[in-house]
Amino acid sequence: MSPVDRPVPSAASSRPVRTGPSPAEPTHTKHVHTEPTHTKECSMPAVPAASASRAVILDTDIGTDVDDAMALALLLGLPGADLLGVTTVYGDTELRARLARRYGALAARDLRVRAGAGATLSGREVWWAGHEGSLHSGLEKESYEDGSAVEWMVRTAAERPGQVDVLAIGPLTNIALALDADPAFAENVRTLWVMGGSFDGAERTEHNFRSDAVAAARVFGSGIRTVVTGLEVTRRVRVLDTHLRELKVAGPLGAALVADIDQWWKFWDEQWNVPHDPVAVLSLARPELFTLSGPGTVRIELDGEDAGASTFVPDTAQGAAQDTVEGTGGAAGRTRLVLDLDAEAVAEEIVRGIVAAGAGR
Ligand SMILES: [Ca+2]
Repeated sequence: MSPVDRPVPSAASSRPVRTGPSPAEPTHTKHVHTEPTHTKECSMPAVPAASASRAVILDTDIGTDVDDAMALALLLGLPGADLLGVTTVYGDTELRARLARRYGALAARDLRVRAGAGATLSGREVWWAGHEGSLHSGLEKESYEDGSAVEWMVRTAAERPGQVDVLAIGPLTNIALALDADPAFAENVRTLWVMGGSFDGAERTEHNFRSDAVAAARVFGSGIRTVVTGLEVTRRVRVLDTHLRELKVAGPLGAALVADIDQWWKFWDEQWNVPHDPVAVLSLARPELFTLSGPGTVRIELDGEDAGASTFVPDTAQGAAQDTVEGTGGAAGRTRLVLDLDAEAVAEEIVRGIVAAGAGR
């Protein structure tokens, strides 16, 4: 059975949805909607253009799927990214914080890390693979900052209004709590970059949104400027053995990462994985490799077996609000979807960035 044919788990105890085309599957060309897509040349005022250096906060559930560690390593190797700090979310966030610190140390970086919310706002049970951090000895010696991750995120954005990007590559619990703590957070953040959702109907739900549908709905209802990279985009990119051969020689960082990737492959009994989170990192850092939709609204299903299911509602040509449903994405026009990407170039950039981080650049 190919990965895409696997039944979608619905119980909280089941595995996250494994996504990705089989090697023989043709490249996806399906778009999310029929609205003409913005070209890279279009002016998109809601999303600031890339600049030489971007101040970034990474909010991550590092430790379960290996792609969070890859995303962190990639961020450390991108010359235009100034990583202000890392906040962890979902489940044992203290373990995740220690793991983020360890990955920073492997890249010779002294990262600011704070542990965030472990429990979901939806009350959904946390899915825990069991291998989180297992290949990293002495993690208990890794220290991170005391204090609230959410408070730090809110304060950091408030100190530099309009200058800080937030990359959210786990369930959106911390981001929702930040919006609750300070309504100005939505305006203070330059752009929120999210890996999450499934927008082409191929998957009913995606892990990050499904894991905390209440948080996702709150975030998309807040009006915060957001760019979302969904499964239909990320699964077009694959990490293969050829990539691992390059990463393996990228210093202690590369060696540790390859070990974690290998563990993840064994977990799924596969010889590849999808770098969901690194793709979202590059949507921020290498916008020329991506095509975004026009502005619209993401709606989140809150109840039933489809809790966390996501729908994108594009604005009309006149820019009128299309969604007024309270609590499920009421603030229209502030979200853009990634519609297309240069998959080969993205895969190369992911490897190149991680290799650079491993070399201390
Ligand atoms: Ca993640």
